[in-house]
Amino acid sequence: MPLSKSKRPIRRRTSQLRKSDTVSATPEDLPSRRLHLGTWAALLGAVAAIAGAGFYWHRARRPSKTPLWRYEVVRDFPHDAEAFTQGLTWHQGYLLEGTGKYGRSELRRVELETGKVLRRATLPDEFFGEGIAVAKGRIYQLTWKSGTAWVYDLEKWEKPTQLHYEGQGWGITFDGTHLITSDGTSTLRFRRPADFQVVREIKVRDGRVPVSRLNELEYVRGYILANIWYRDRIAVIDPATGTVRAWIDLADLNPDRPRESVLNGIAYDADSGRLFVTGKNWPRVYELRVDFP
Ligand SMILES: [Ca+2]
Repeated sequence: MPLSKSKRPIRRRTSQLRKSDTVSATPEDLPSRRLHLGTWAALLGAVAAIAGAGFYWHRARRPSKTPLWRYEVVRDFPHDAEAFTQGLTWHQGYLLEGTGKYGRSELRRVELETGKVLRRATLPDEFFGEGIAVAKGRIYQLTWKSGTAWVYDLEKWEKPTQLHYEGQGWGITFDGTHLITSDGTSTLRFRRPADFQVVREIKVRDGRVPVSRLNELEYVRGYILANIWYRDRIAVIDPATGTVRAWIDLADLNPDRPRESVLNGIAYDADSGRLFVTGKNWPRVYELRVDFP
């Protein structure tokens, strides 16, 4: 049969190949042998990488035992959908907002009820604005990769000064004593407002799992609230230990948002207990009620 005829030569070639490979490797054989070993090494490496990734995925995705706090939307307000929101805080009846992007980064004072920008200061084009915080009569605005914080007098926004820091700038808030900054990792740093020197740092963990991509921050009733880049979730963090005490899942607030338009703004009016959130290019600011213990 044509089929059996075609099989025989193939078996013979296979046995010849094995013999030459194990008994006498000629110089011509060595490259293919190295390739053979290299292929196995690559395969083993790939298997190890997949196993490692699987282990990490399992750790990161296993069900968290940390409580999920409920929230209620009390009201919502207009928000400039052109604002690439990177920082949000509340001061004396107004929202203060920091926006990002090169050439479009601003500090703004915003009227809550209308979303109207009442005042603005523009960063130079080479600075990408990030988080903002108010401390000791000044407004601090981080920048992403410039290692520069712009510092404004709270009343007079003209002629801001600069402070400098290592690494990236993401979020910032004030606990009454120190400024607290994030840089996109799981580390939060406590800094002296006068010179931005780091006095201590914490690693944020949910159980034993580090929580990275900490972004915009707000100090609320003894906790640090941090939204997580691309997760539309807020971690409620114990400032002493870095332990996540609770999560607030806000994925339902703006479910049809474009991919880049993530949750990225938390502000707290301590006088009235109102918590506000918004996101990059979100058309609304939401006032939430969360029952803090
Ligand atoms: Ca904030």
